[in-house]
Amino acid sequence: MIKPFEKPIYVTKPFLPPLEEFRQGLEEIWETRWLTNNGPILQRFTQELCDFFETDNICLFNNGTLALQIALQGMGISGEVITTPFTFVATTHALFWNKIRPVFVDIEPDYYTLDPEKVEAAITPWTTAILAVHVYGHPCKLNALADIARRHNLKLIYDAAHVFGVKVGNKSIADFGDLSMFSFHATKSFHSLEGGMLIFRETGLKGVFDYLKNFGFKNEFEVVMPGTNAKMNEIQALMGIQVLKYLDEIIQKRAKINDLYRHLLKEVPGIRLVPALSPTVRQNHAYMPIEVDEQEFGMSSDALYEKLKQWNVHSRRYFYPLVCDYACYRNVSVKDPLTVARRVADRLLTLPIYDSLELSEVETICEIIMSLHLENGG
Ligand code: T4K
Repeated sequence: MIKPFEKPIYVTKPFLPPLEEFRQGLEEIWETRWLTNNGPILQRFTQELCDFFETDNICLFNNGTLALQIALQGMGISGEVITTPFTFVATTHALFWNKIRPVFVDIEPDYYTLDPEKVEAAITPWTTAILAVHVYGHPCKLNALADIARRHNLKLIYDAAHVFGVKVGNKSIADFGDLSMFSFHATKSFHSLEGGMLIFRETGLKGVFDYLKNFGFKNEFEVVMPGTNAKMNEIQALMGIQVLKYLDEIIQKRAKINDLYRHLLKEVPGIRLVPALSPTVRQNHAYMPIEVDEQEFGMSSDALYEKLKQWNVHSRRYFYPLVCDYACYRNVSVKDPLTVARRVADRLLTLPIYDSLELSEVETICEIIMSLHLENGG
């Protein structure tokens, strides 16, 4: 008889550095009383990220959503942008806030990223860019998208909110496309409480992004563009610096959890796992997605999501519903039938994964899933 967990197991739990280390960092802030507006800790964090990504074309923000909004504005993107409906709603909101029309096209069935063929078919004279998402930490079809963007003279922008630390061969994932936006939200495998980052190819954009995130101020007396306030503060930067030190350890622990889930779930009828990624990809295991086949498993993903709660396991239905089905986007005309995206959104469940999740807890979660299959369909 499997007992419910005493404490809730959420889909994620943020990594925190040892409290004493963070307290020591806070002492510097207490001494200088420099809290925000490009303070010394933010400058240090920016430099560490420049070293980490081996580029100076980096700009930090108070969250990923504003980073993406500013990216689109600073790059002058307009008209139509081809994008995925299978993402967190902020991807599309960033387009909306720039008065850009989202053109939703389907995803591919293995890793749930934009289907390049569908992208190419949706290009019109108004298309200015492709906004693709490396969803769950899976790299998009990088070469195919780059080829389409080059042939049609489109900007290629990646919502890289899920892929901090991912490498493809010996390249960082940020080396692909014209620009990548990373989220440092607390729920991400790397975080700074909240935060966002842009990494971009064109060096000239740095000045524009710096203005846009700081009201457009050039100096005390000159405002050169109508910017907003999207600055990262010193406490966020401090958290970012301290979490970065543990990144390898965090990813290794997540990898072990991912391996165990895959080992235990591969034999459960009706549970589909993402195919193994190429060994040249260094993954970050940001999420643990499973697809639930209702007929074979014996219950739908929605029913499994509800049942798991009875054991105090709080999985999430990321990303159901599709963004185009939210009330605020229902008036956007969608020509693509989105066959794969609709099937995947109906079947998908993301299971708990975080560095401090015990392997014994993963075993119990898998036992619960197996027992639900046996009770309902086995
Ligand atoms: N693009 C993509 C593809 C994204 O996934 C996101 C964000 C963005 C853009 C925008 O980036 P940001 O502007 O956020 O930087 C969460 C996150 O808030 C959001 O950042 C994330 N994607 C999205 C996928 O997930 P919710 O509404 O599901 O979060 P919430 O509060 O329900 O948290 C999930 C679970 O995590 C909770 O059940 C418990 C645990 N948790 C959460 C927080 C905040 C903790 O244990 N501690 C915490 O502090 O959106």
